[in-house]
Amino acid sequence: LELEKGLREALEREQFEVHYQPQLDMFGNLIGSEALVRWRHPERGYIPPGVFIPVAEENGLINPIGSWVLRTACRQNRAWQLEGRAPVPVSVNLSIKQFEQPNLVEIVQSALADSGLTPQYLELEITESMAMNAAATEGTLYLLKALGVKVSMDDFGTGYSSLSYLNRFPIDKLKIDQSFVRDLFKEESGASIVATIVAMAHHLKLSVIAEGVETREQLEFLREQKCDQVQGYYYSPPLKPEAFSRFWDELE
Ligand code: G
Ligand code: G
Ligand code: MN
Ligand code: NA
Repeated sequence: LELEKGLREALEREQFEVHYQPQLDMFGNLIGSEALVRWRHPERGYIPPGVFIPVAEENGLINPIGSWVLRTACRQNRAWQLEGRAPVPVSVNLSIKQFEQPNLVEIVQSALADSGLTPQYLELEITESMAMNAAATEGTLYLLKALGVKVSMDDFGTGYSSLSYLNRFPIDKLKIDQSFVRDLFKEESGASIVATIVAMAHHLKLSVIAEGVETREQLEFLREQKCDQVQGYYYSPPLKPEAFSRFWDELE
């Protein structure tokens, strides 16, 4: 209850921040970022999204928070472009509540228009459970795709879902869940699972990014498997915009 009241104030008092985690190709070039919301509570410090997002989903505040994240991420990405940096997409997580908003397409459209960001530089992340459970997944996804934005399947392989959605839904990219990367060399079948997801993505003409890459060994394995992209602590945690800019500068 206290958290709920705090969330309302947080929106009004601008206590949310968006951090950005670099995404790299297998040559180590920066090819995008994932926007991750943080709540900087005046007394309690950073409260992680895993704590407050479920509450915000319960009380409906996820919609205004999510719209704010979307607008902020589009604006930040456009600002990087205006600095003269190579344009790369920013990836934004959607909650099922946002995905089910009847005016989601308009919200996305206005975030793009207000920021001046071209749709191809926005990627929306949905999860398998959202794809399977949302009221009108297919129609919504096609409308979003018609805007020109990209759609990726987050936490791939962990949802309770059937693979048939891969044929039905217009998805551009699979994000291999970090649990598979973590277990790569720990579980007997770890390497087979990751290799199979990468191969399947490519057979389906999807690109594939591995999340939670922390070690050189994991990176090397993913390279051998021809995984397209990686994100994870090996390169960088999520960063504030200024730190992200510095990370980018150091790569170039
Ligand atoms: O680093 P991390 O603690 O940011 O994220 C924890 C979880 O919170 C992840 O599952 C991530 O997808 C989710 N998350 C982070 N930012 C957002 C956001 O802006 N919107 C939604 N819906 N989920 C987010
Ligand atoms: O569910 P989603 O994939 O959106 O969540 C991304 C989450 O993973 C964020 O909480 C982010 O901070 C976290 N994360 C990003 N890179 C790593 C990593 O290399 N290791 C671990 N353990 N977590 C990571
Ligand atoms: Mn994500
Ligand atoms: Na994920």
